Amino acid sequence: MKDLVTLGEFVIQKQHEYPGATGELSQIFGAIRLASKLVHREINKAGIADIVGSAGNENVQGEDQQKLDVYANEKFKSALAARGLVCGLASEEDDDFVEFDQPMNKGSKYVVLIDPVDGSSNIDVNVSVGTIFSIYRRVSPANGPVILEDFLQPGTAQVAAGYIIFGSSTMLVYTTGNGVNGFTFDPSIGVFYLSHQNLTFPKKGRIYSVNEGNYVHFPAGVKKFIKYCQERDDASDRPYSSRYIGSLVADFHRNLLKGGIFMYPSFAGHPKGKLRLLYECNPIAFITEQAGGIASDGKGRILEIQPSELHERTPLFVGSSELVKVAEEFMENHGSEI
Ligand code: AMP
Ligand code: P6P
Repeated sequence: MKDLVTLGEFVIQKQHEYPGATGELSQIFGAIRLASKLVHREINKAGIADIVGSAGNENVQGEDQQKLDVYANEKFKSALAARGLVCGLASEEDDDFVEFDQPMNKGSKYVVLIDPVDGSSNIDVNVSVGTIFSIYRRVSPANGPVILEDFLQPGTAQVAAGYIIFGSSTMLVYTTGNGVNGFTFDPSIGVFYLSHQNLTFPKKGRIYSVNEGNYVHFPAGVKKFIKYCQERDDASDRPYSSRYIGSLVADFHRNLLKGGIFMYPSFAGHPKGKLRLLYECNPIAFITEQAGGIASDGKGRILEIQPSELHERTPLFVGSSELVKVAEEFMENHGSEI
């Protein structure tokens, strides 16, 4: 069997493609790797350890914070702070960004945005969840204070983005702008191995993924697209299959491997949908475009949205390019607003 490449080896190989690289970015991946292993361990004993259920408070989203959210948030934060590589972090679980003000961090050129456990309420029922992360260069001067603008950058400015899916196996999938690669965790020795090299979105797909419980409140163009997916047309291999896990990373990862479209549209009372731009949609969009797919807000590229606040939301249509293009056409012709 040919030698398996570990995540650490792969990251270092890539670093050497940048002669001037200091290794800071590589070490950030090391911190993410460590925190991922700790979260994997807690998730996999969730039924036994007192790690499931509510932590008894709400996060900035007004969502019931799960114990695992708090645990994961702390583990990623401390792992990233401990190596002096990141000057600040913004998290779905924290109202405001956090400045790592130890001297070794103040000179770092990177900030990280993270959703520590996306879909955490699924933990209690043993459904896959995920961590999503996004890495930018700071725009404020080195050694100065971290500012909000360091985090309010368009997705096109991302240095790296990725997710960890805690499913039937734990996988880390990431991009730094030169393709997408997936690594599967071997818990027996605690190592991520390269298992999915140069992941690419199938151009077509037979899966559409949306919470049809909101159907009556969707924009007209979205409703028309969903009916298009359901009508018989052998030439375009329809009807498509509806698959919805209710965990963004899991729904996205399935489509990345098999082809398909995931949608979280705007709907009555939610003009911007539910998903957050900075630490959910932008990293997913970076991966998508690097894998040859399309990530749209219904009209244009997710990555080109200029953020105005840390926890802002956006509608999301993401996946196989031919499917997303058809969805955009329906919304252009029949409306994408509620
Ligand atoms: P660094 O000096 O380690 O912060 O790296 C400088 C730049 O080189 C990064 O912002 C990336 O654009 C690139 N780079 C460094 N290391 C890596 C890596 N392991 N994988 C991909 N790109 C890298
Ligand atoms: P709904 C999980 O709470 C999450 O943020 C995403 O992981 C998921 O795609 C979405 O919300 C599910 O939302 O409204 O369909 O339950």
